[in-house]
Amino acid sequence: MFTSSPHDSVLASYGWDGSWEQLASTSDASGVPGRVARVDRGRVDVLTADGRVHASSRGHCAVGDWVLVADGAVAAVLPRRTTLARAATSGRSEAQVLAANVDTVLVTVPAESAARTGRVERLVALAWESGATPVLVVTKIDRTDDLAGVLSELALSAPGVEVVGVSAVTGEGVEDVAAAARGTTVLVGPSGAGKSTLANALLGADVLAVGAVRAVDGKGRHTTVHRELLPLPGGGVLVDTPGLRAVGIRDAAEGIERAFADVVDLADGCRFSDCAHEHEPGCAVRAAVHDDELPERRFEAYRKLRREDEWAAARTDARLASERRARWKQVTKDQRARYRARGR
Ligand SMILES: Nc1nc2c(ncn2[C@@H]2O[C@H](COP(=O)(O)OP(=O)(O)O)[C@@H](O)[C@H]2O)c(=O)[nH]1
Ligand SMILES: [Mg+2]
Ligand SMILES: [Zn+2]
Repeated sequence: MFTSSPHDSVLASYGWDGSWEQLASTSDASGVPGRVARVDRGRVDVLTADGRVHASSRGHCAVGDWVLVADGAVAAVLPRRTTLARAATSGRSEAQVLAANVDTVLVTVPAESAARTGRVERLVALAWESGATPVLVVTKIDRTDDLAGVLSELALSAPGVEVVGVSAVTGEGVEDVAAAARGTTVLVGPSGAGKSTLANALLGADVLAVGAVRAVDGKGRHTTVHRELLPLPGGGVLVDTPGLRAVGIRDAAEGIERAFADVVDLADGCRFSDCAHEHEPGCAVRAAVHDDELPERRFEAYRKLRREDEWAAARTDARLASERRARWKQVTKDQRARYRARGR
């Protein structure tokens, strides 16, 4: 149940539609519907038809979630359509949700570091895995003399992904990025890539703080601290994120396959259907690397992500198994205690 007018245009501008309405009306909880714009330990900012409200939450919602708010608290989180998540940093088995219900992921890469595409491939895989559509955004194109070269190099790193170039300084490409930013759009990429600057250009206002680049190493300072969801003037919403230094990948086999569709295609020609492209005879992937049809760097990037994904999965399995063992230990302990009590 929810208590606002069903066809609210304010909510619609945040992405509310008939199927969210359906989910809200069949939810066990009742409350005012809204979209999470910001999450702070135990507290969230929610955009509702009546404006921004603060609500307490028990840490189960992310930026982009649709929630029902009642009595100053999040009463329900509506089931997510998509989840952009990265593997959690050390010691935790759950993933860190970067944003929920994302349609488009703008993967930013500054023109001057476009040659180092490893991070791009990782973020593209993460985006595909989330269920959203990645778009490669080459930023700071005013800093390169060889835009065509940069764009074609990047296109090879992301087959089937739209690539757009943009300069927030000259304004070139901003319209293209705006057109590519469909629905709920998240900006990801390294710190200093120009995400907040681009977000401001898309928003048509200086909403987000932009970091000064240190002259020595050209790296931006970490100015964006929070993920924040902001309505775009042309419809849709934008989420700016802090630079992601380490983006772990886990449970992303599908995303990886999609990000490396060219490698997967080649693998069809391997003699063995379960070829690991290591030392198997008749490996079409290694043959393609040998014949310079597949860049060695890209093959290595593929293997690295695959290994990381499998290693993380194994680690999760081990953690779950040990959690299970701990639970059973408790069960048998309880059981023994009951036997003893009965014997008394
Ligand atoms: N030359 C140039 N500099 C840019 C461009 N976009 C951003 N910058 C600069 O890059 C630095 C980092 O920008 P920022 O938006 O904070 O990056 P973020 O960390 O990805 O959010 C700032 O000094 C910006 O002024 C651009 O298109 N061209
Ligand atoms: Mg920023
Ligand atoms: Zn093979």
